[in-house]
Amino acid sequence: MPEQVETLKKQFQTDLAGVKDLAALSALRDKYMGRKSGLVHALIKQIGRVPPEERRAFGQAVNELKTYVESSLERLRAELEAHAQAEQLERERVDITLPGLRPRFGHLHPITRMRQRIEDIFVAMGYTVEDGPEVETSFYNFDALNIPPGHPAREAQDTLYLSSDIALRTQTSTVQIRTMERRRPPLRIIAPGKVFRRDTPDPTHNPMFYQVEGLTVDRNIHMGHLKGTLQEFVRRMFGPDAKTRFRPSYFPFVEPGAEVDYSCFLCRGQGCRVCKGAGWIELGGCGMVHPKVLRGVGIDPEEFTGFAFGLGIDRMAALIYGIDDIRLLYENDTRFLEQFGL
Ligand code: 2U9
Repeated sequence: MPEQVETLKKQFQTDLAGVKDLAALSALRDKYMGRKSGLVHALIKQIGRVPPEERRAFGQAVNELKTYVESSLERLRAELEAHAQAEQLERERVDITLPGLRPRFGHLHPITRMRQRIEDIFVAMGYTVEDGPEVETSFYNFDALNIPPGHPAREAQDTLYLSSDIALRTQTSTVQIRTMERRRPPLRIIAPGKVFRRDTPDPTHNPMFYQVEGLTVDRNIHMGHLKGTLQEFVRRMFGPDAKTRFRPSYFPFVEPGAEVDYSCFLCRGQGCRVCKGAGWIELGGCGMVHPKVLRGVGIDPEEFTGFAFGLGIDRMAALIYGIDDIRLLYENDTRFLEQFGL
């Protein structure tokens, strides 16, 4: 083998032995096999300049060197790649025997849980759940409920008006009016949802809160049905020993009207911190639907009578879950809400 070729082969072998990674290999390939300045190519170009009698042997030797360099580079490339892949596999090795990460499950908001419990109780008693708009006209929010113009409940200091005639509903009774306009008695419906009052927030008030109202209209419905229904609701919600009591009260949309209390679920009427010593907790208001309200939606009060009630969902949730500030229910602080996961 001509000396020049022999020298380059040795130089290549030394260089090759020093290659430790694919980047160095690529540089080495350029150094020897590069089209422009590769050392092997320089020898190939030299073939034509060798004296004719030596040319054949020189050319053969250069070709052999070229094949040798190419196959050596290729072999090392395969080795380095296999090595790099093995290293990567080792680095990314997954211990499949490790216990999995427990996914964090969401849960229902305490108000939603309370609303669903209330809905379940009334649905089991034959009620359907109705829904309606939160933005209402004065007609549905006041007139249809026998709240005449000039009544204090209409005042802008209590109601959030969007315009002179449009307001955020202050009670869900609007849904019952809309339902009675669409459907004829017999009716048994509940309307749970958000209501809005122009209140300053404090531990027992929030300008937006949840209530559920109920309405039954049929022939011969009387106060006994109202008392029995709310007594049964309280029994199913607070347990078989829970009692109710009714105190006369006034609401323009019912006559007679009453406020309903239930015996404290903690002390069973003995008096404790939950009921503030009274033994009773206020549940909501109720009464026999005012004849004017029925007539207003085209139901003859001589033929049909009805009872209605309104209960605060937040109040019930606060009592049952031991929450002392209802504003917490609306602040979406997950540190608070996470306590109510199932
Ligand atoms: C129609 C006719 C009458 C629903 C009633 C109350 C009394 C009542 C309050 C309880 C707590 C609202 O959330 S609260 O502040 N509600 O006191 N609600 S009678 O009477 C109706 C409803 C619909 C058509």
